[in-house]
Amino acid sequence: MADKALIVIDVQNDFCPGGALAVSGGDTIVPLVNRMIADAGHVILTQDWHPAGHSSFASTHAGKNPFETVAMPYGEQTLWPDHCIQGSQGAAFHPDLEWTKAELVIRKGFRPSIDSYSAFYENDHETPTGLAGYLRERGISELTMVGLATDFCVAYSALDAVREGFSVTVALEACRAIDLGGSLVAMTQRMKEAGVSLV
Ligand code: VGL
Ligand code: ZN
Repeated sequence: MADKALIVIDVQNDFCPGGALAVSGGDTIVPLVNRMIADAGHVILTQDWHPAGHSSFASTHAGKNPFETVAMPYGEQTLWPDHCIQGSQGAAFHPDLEWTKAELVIRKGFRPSIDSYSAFYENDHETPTGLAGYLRERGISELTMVGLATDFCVAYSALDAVREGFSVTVALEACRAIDLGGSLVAMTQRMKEAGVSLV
């Protein structure tokens, strides 16, 4: 029997109001996410987890401001305010998130020179996090994704999951977006085209 998992993406203080890279309404999804966690067979969390001075931080690049882009060896990278620094309060899960049931917490973005939006691959789209192998080894093939942000970490995780052969649903009601330069519309379209079920 195909097993299912709920993947809760980056519900961390820095992506909630008051945080370094606050997503509008990011905290409002927590009660719904908690209900979904309670109902889920298996729960996996992701945690954005950057070292200080990470290459995705605008502050690391002289003369660059947050939300500008820079050319990296692996392609164009959006620059962000310093966020989710390993061990900081900003990197911690939202205090109301019921995370104790999680069977795995997968951390991403810990390599200084490469960012990772997706729970499956770093932004070069070829360095794996190990999540696909973990899920396959456990016989989990159906994934529901929720969390922050819809148009970055959730979307890239969903696209990679489809590419890896998983059946993927994104529960939009339990996600919130950054929406940078039309990214929400663009990534929603890409998810639809890829066969992600958006509900
Ligand atoms: C994210 C930008 C930078 C996300 C993480 O969780 O969507 N976005 N790091
Ligand atoms: Zn990040």
